[in-house]
Amino acid sequence: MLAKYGHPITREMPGKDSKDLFWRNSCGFGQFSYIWSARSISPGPKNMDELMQIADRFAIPEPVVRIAPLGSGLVNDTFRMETSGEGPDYVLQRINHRVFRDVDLLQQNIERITSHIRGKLIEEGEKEPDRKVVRLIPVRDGALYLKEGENYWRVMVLVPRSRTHESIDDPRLAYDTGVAFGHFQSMLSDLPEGALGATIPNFHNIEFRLETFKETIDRDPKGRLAEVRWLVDELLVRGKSMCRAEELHRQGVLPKRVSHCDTKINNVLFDEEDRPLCVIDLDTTMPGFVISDFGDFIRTAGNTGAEDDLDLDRVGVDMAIFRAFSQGYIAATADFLTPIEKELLPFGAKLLTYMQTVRFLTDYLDGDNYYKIAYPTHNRQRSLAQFRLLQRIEEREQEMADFIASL
Ligand code: GN1
Ligand code: MG
Repeated sequence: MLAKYGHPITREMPGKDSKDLFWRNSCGFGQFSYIWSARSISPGPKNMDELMQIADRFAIPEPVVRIAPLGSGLVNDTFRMETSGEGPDYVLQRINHRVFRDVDLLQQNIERITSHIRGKLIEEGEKEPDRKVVRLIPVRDGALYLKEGENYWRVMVLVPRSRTHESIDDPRLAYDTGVAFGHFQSMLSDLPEGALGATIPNFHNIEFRLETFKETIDRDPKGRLAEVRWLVDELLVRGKSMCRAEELHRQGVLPKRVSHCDTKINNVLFDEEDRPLCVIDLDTTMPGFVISDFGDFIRTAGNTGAEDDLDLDRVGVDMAIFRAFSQGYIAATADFLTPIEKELLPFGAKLLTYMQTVRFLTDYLDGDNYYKIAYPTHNRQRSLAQFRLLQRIEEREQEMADFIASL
């Protein structure tokens, strides 16, 4: 199946050093060629030798023979490092330190999360823990990351014989992924309070996102407000109702638990039989609402179109994926999910789609400082496609609620 994310657009932005060929290529993920992101931390390494030198600083037992771009993340820069011999390959990442401002806290969180999960897996009798949980490879001096000039780097084992999906249309995969994310939350549910810091404060706090949105609307720094005013109004009108989870939390009704906070379908690794192996991209795993994790999965895997689809008519909700994911997730979280959390799951799908629309549109109005973009109006297109998805979810809200209530 064709990757749902991305389409062949490689137009170049003014202002980017066109001689910087390696950098441009190194940002080309799949069909995408991300060419510009102001908060991206360029200039990065300009050639393979520089990357090889970075790789060499890490405690990788085998020699690295090849480094190539990997994945479709919108924030960090990710590479696959192939090694010679029998050992596994590795993932090298340049951490976007403008987004993750406390890299020390970020890496300590990940070490905490992965060692906790590894302990649980071993307790459960897991024979191949390295295929089920991310493992950080330290720098040769033992540190969890490398600071080189302005840049921060880290290395992880690339889970052997694994693959990702940018989209799915098989409900069986959705069910299994629901179990995987539920199991992930469940394994972390006994971490002591305060064990994890907030790597991005207020990350999934819609009240905070709306404040930033309104402040950006008032500034309108790029003069883009007029062309998207109708969408801004559509979003503002929904603002109060979207703050329901935060309100319920203040009333002591809705708890915060350790959540992944980036449960895109492409953050799960699958094995050769397409069974989920491992949840990856742990940068934002921190206390949050579990309905966020449920919602972000539906926003990505439950979308019949792409996150940034050019054809808005392709965007819609795949109810078979919704149902299967709900069944898997609810089965795996039965030991901790409260009735109010369960009831709010469809709201989570709406909230995360709304939040993503607000975040993309804020970035567009602000002049594209956060997400990598592949063409000048990319963030606008993303917000249009996410808004269309929001409307489709709203139409199905009752049906979703009835289904969840039946489980
Ligand atoms: C970013 O970089 P990536 O694809 O893992 C973002 C998520 C958004 C997502 C939208 C730290 O994730 O919150 O949902 O883009 N991560 C951060 O596709 O902002
Ligand atoms: Mg991510």
